[in-house]
Amino acid sequence: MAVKRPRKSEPTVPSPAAMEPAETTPLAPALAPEQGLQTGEFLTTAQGLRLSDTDHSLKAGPRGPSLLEDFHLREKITHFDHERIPERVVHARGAAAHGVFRAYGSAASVTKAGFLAEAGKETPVFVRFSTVLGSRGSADTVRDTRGFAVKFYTEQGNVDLVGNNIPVFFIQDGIKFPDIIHAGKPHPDREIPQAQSAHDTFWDFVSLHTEATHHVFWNMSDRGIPRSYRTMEGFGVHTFRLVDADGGTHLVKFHWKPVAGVHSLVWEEAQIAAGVDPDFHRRDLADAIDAGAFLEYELGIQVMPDSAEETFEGIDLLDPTKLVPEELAPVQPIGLLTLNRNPDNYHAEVEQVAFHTGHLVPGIEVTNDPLMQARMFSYLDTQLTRLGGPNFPQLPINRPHAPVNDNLRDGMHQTAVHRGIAPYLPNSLAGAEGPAPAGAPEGGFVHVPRLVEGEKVRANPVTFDDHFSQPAMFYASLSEVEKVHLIEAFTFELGKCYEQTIRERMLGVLAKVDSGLCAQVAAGLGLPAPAGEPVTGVQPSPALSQITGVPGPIAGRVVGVVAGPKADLAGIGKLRDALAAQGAVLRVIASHGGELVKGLRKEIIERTLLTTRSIEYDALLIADGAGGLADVKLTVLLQEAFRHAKPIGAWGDGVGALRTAGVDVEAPGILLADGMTAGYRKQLVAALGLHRVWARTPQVMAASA
Ligand code: HDD
Repeated sequence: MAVKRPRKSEPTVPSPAAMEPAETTPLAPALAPEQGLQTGEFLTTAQGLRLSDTDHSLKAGPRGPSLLEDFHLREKITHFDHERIPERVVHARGAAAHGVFRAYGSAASVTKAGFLAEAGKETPVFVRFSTVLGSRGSADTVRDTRGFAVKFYTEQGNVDLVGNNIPVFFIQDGIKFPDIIHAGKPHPDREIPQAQSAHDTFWDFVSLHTEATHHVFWNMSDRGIPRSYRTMEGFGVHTFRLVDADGGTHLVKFHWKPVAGVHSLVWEEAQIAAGVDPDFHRRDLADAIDAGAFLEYELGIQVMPDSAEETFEGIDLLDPTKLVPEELAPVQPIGLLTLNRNPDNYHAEVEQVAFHTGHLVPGIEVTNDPLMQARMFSYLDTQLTRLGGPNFPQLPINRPHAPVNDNLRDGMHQTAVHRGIAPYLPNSLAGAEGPAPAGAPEGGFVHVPRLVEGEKVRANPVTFDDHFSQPAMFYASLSEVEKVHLIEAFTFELGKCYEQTIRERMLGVLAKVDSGLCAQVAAGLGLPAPAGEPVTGVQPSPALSQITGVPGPIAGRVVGVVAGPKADLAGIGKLRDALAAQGAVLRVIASHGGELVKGLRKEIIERTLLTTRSIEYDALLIADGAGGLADVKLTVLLQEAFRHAKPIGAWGDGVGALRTAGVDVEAPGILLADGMTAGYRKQLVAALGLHRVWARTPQVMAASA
């Protein structure tokens, strides 16, 4: 090492900084993005300082004022004060799960998007379900549309299918979105009512704005109150344009078909659940996944030929208030979605996930549907406010699994430590990659060239003017029970309006759809039914009814067994095994907590008559050994289940307890047996598979008339 001669002005003893670095001196470490995560043995401040006390603020004596210098108090409270971010302007209430999508390979003929087209290809997904109108803390079971938003983390970048459980929408042009949402949200003066459409401003708007009629019919049907996310259909709503490997294009509608079938709550059940368990749907989702009863949906597509007119069988495919009946274009299954993992942190994942209809990969494009076009702007824009700036794609839940090389830099909440000096193109300094060549198999996104021409206008195609034929088709396709539910829902909601003119105007709309329906709602409201000219020549679409009469899978269903002190624990055990084999759950209900013991057998009591309500069960049974079991809470439990058309049963002396509770044991769907036999278990599983005993409806209606 060369010896340095000190200059006059330099100190004779060199400072450590002035010395030449020893070969072993470590380089300053690069910033690692994972620094600052929750590690270490002791509680610290955000700066990593170990704390000795977090329960007392720093005070001038035990009885004195707190001191401004208490940096720990200030940091703790300041961070807490800023823990919430703005809730979503719509779809604020939601729950989500991780999962995987496996493609069947059947979509290869219509799209080159690998995650949809390649047989066996598995893609991680995150799915968020939501209600639309309510705030973050509102109840799950309100009558509303449900969001069904799916993020696919594909190898080519993220794709979001931001759909709903209803295949049509209230408006044909996104410019009216603020209008429908302002009308549906609580009144701006008192912020009442929360999370529902049963109020004047909603019905004022939809009665004046008849293109909403079709969506409103779906909301008033059983679709507005799903039993669970597991039993809910999903729809992409708009028509998409899929592009195949040869550049051919196809007009397509996406459907999610729940493997467990489509089932709903009944209205009274939904209302009880909103009070007793506002988390009804999100609890069911989380509990089912924890129990290994994963949720499954098939993704299907309706494929229509692409044409200059963009119509199919007279239906304008750009009109989001219209669906294509499955009888005209069958839904072809293209893959299976399985939800199998709960989020670890609600805020980090469910609250911060950001969906956008513009998250696409080659092979999927949007159409000129004017509702879709507005969404292409809104979703990116809203995240800037909600997630505090343009760097939300860096949040772990939003991060693509594909490599990102975007030249986007800086901004609020930048967490990446970008290296290099040339975040621009073209450049000669970084050797950076430019855009991927178009046309290559792994090439960049190229919008399919389509001729766009026309005069600048604020107008819709004339085909958009038909607002009534599809609501009429929907109504005509429902079973009698579903029609009754829909009539009751219209009557309930309009009955909650204060303004008589709004009710009358809405009856005028109903008269244009179906005069029988209009007359029944009018009778319920005590108003004259207006004369209308309802649509004629409507062809029903049987696929629109959710009551099939064919037993479906029972995975996720819950059977409550009421057990007295001498209950047949062996019978309960056999039933539990039979249900568990099909993914269903048995819960023991007794008059007290703890355990039931009989010989070597033991059953844990999961619910007591005090802590449970009928809404928790898809069927209720009373076990043999009920003795003199009688309790007004048991009567309420069974009477509710009876009214809600659920299978009810008893074996052995449980039948007597059913009678004591006032249950008509001759009514449809009351399953009685001497003992817990294999045949009885089979009967019960079949009844559960049908979900409800609709044959009981006339008896229930007669009792409530
Ligand atoms: Fe939307 C959220 C579905 C029309 C603007 N929308 C949002 C979510 C779903 C939908 C499921 C919740 C996503 C999540 O879980 O984070 N929206 C739809 C469907 C529509 C629709 C199926 C019609 C077919 N939406 C629509 C229009 C606009 C928006 C016409 C505006 C022009 N939607 C939004 C939004 C939200 C949103 C303001 C609120 C929070 C968010 O985006 O991230 O941008």
